[in-house]
Amino acid sequence: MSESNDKLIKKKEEWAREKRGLTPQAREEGISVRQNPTASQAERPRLPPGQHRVKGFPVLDLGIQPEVGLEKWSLDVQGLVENPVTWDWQDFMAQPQITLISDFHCVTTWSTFDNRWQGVSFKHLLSVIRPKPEANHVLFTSHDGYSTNVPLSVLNDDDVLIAHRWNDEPLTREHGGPVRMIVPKLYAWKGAKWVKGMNFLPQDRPGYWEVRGYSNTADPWTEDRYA
Ligand SMILES: Nc1nc2c(c(=O)[nH]1)N[C@H]1C(S)=C(S)[C@@H](COP(=O)(O)O)O[C@H]1N2
Ligand SMILES: [Mo]
Repeated sequence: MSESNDKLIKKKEEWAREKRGLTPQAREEGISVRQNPTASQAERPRLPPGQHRVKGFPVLDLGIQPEVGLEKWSLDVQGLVENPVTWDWQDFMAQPQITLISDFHCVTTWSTFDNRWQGVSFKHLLSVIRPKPEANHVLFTSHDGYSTNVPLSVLNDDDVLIAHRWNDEPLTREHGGPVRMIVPKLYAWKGAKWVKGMNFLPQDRPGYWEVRGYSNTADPWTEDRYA
């Protein structure tokens, strides 16, 4: 890893220690800051507390952007599942494809609206691999050495997908192409770029940022940024 990436990672760890980006309200009241806890999704403001909208699509990662050729690409899904799969690119593209539009919230306070993602829905993957009843969490691993954990209950939803296109173009390498995870309800670090593995686990196992001071649950609507 280059020196500048080390610096970026150190800076983000510092942010977690200082709890940067939190609104004054969140600092005072802890993490339970949803403006109106009873508001439905539709009634909520579009921007979560402490976030600002940016134009374009910033790039954020550990600074390693692996080149993963389609011929070499595969997705390995294992652990507590009835039917473990290893999909190569052709297998992956042969699955039913969907398009979903969602907003994207990075913990460093920027958000982008109306990203148009295409790929395979997580619910479809679940129907193929059939998690065992003991499976509760999924640990995602990536080609840059990154990892992140998400509860199965959050992944088992209509807005979660394994994406290979953004705004009608193939997902670029800098944004995690050929394939990344999209979990719109959580801060964006829960969506693994260059995803290569999914491990279905009986209990939680923290990932890269989760062991470096970031929240395990990562709900943007409660400013659930840091542990
Ligand atoms: N493999 C991998 N996935 C990752 C990251 C990373 O460093 N490596 N960074 C996360 C963070 S902190 C964010 S905000 C988003 C950024 O995605 P983008 O670069 O497409 O904007 O990717 C997430 N997924
Ligand atoms: Mo992020």
